[in-house]
Amino acid sequence: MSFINHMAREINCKIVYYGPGLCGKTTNLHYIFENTSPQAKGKMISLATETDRTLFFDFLPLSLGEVKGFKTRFHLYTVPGQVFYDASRKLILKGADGLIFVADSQPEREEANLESLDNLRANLQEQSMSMDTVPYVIQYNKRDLPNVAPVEKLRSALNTRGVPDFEASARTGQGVFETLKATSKLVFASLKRN
Ligand SMILES: Nc1nc2c(ncn2[C@@H]2O[C@H](COP(=O)(O)OP(=O)(O)O)[C@@H](O)[C@H]2O)c(=O)[nH]1
Ligand SMILES: [Mg+2]
Repeated sequence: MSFINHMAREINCKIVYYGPGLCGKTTNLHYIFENTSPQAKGKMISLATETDRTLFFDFLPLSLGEVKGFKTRFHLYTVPGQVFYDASRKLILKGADGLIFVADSQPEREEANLESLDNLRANLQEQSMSMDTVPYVIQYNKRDLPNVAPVEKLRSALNTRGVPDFEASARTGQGVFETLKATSKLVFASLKRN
């Protein structure tokens, strides 16, 4: 549901980082914020955070260059991961042009990843959206930690549809921009189609 402003020659897209609590969604946004030139980014906003955990969302507007003479603005959002914030998650998903599912690579988070993915699927369906149609990318985060699950294992559990997926460490920045770029590419491709 990208918003195209023909007068200002701007395309506005919404990208949502989804995933279980503490998988590294906010850390992704912080890394992007810190490694983007001042003129290309707006203010990063974290709403109602308490002891460092997002209660509603994080928001970061970004300019990602031009497409056919149109300035492209990306609005990055994260969702709260905790079970009881499902209403917020639904709200934030509304009108998403692209989705990034951030998985936590730690073996003990296997169940949390699957639950979050199921929750994403259900929430999309409720809004007549689907992973088959919305541009969608997976990130296996925290690869810098020792004893992470093998990528093949994560992939077979979480990426049954074979979408683009990336190993990352939001803490070091490895894979962070690759994930975002792949998503924006899919978003542009879908904009062209529609
Ligand atoms: N080692 C490591 N820790 C990470 C990584 N990404 C996030 N974390 C840590 O995991 C915790 C939760 O991260 P946060 O971004 O707040 O998770 P969110 O709930 O998904 O927003 C924080 O302590 C982060 O520093 C990563 O790639 N590697
Ligand atoms: Mg967060």
